Amino acid sequence: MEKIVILTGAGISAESGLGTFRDEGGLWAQHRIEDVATPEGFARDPQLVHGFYNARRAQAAKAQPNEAHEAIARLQRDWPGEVVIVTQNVDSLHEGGGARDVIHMHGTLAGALCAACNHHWTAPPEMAVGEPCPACAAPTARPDVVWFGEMPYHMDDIYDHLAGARLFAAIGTSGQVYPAAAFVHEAAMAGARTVELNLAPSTGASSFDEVILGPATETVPRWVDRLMGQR
Ligand code: BV8
Repeated sequence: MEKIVILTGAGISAESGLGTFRDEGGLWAQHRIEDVATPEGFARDPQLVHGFYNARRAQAAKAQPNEAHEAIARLQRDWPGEVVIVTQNVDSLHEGGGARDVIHMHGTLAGALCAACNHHWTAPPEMAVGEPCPACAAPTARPDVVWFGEMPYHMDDIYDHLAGARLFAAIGTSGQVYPAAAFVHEAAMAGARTVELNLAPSTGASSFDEVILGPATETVPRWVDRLMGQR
C-alpha cells in the first residue's frame, strides 16, 4: 500500500502556542539567526544561546499536542501502508500526539550533545555554560539541535524514504530552509504526489501538486479523513 512521507515545520505547533520562526513576532524577529542558531553564535555568546533554548525548552514543556499532531498519529496508526514523519521541529508534540519513530532532522530540545566527544544525553530543563559532559567531563555541553551550517540528522534515511514515497505532504513549513525545502523535489522525482498544507502558500508552493490553505488544526484532520475515506 502507498507509502506516505510527511514533513512538518513550526506551523504545525503554532496552535499549541509555540512560536514559529518567520511569522511576524516569530522567533527570528526577537533574535538574529546568526546569534542563536549557528555554531559561531554559540562560540561567541554561549550564555545567550543557552538562554534562547532554555526559554524554548520551558515553553515546549508546557505545550500540548493539537488536533493536527493527533490526526497525523491517527493516520500513522490506521493507514495500511508506511507513514514516515520527518520534522524540522525540535519540540516533542508529534510524540505527545501519539506518533512513533518521528525523525527529528534538526535535533530536539530534549537532547544535549557534547561538542567535544559527540556524546548525546537527555538535557536538563535548563542548560548552563560550561556544563561538563557526563561522558568526557569536558565543559562543552550544548543543545542537541542542528544549527545553520551544520549537517541535519538522518539525511540518508530521509532520502531513502523520499525515494519510496507515493505521497509527500509538507505541513506548516515556509519552505525556506534547506535541505528540507528541497524534499518536495526529491519526492516528485520519485513519482510521488505532493501536497502542501499551510496557513499561507510557502515559498515552494508552486512545486506542489496540491496546496490546502488554512490552520493545521482544521486542514490536517480533514485531509486525514479524506485519505482514510479513499482507501
Ligand atoms: C545544511 C535549529 C549542509 C533548531 C534550524 C542558500 C541556498 C540553499 C541553502 C543555503 C543557502 N545558504 C545557506 C544555506 C543552508 C542553510 C539554509 O537553508 N539557510 C536558509 C536560511 C537559506 N541550511 C543549513 O545550514 C542546514 N544545513 O545545509 O548542511 C547540507 C546540505 C544538504 C544535505 C546535508 C547537509 C541546517 C538547517 C537547520 C537550521 N536549524 N533550527 C531550532 O532552533 O529550532 S532551522 C529552523 O527553521 C527550524 O528548524 C525550523 O523548523 C526551520 C524551518 O522553519 P519552518 O519550520 O518552516 O518555520 P517558519 O516559521 O519558517 O514557517 C512556519 C510556516 O508555518 C509558515 O509558512 C506559516 O505560514 C505556517 N503556519 C503558521 N501558523 C500555522 C501555519 N501553518 C498551518 N497552521 C498554522 N496555524
